[in-house]
Amino acid sequence: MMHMETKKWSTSRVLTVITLVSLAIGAITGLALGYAARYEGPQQRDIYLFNNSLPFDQDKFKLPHDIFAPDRITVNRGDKIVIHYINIEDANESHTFNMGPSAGSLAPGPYDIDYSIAAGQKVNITFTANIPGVFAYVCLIHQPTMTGYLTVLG
Ligand SMILES: [Cu+2]
Repeated sequence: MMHMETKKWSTSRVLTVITLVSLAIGAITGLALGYAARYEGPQQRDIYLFNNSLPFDQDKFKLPHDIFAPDRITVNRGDKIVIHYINIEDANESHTFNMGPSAGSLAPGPYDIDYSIAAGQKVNITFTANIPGVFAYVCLIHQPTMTGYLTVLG
């Protein structure tokens, strides 16, 4: 008579294995769902950017009252950026938008942008945000107040 030996797992061992496998599947599913819910592919970002001014005495504080609105722009890496830059001055006053080399030490970085617009004018500034980081943008005429920051999430 031949004996076939079969290895039997104890009930507690079977339960332990089932528990571990369940935990692993749950963790993987959770991570996948979290990533899917959060992820956005590169897209076009249309941003409307204006000059604005704060109501204070420029002479008293020896500062320009001009600022950017908005002064914080956040995008994802790879997004195509279209900044609709509009000079809403009623006075005859120009504003610039500078980043990178044209801004010197005021706004160092890889994005090389140099625009100037007269009162009542509008310009579209387009570029691809392919390098992550936080980068200043400035109006060269109204420093230090007319400064904003572009954040490119990596
Ligand atoms: Cu300005």
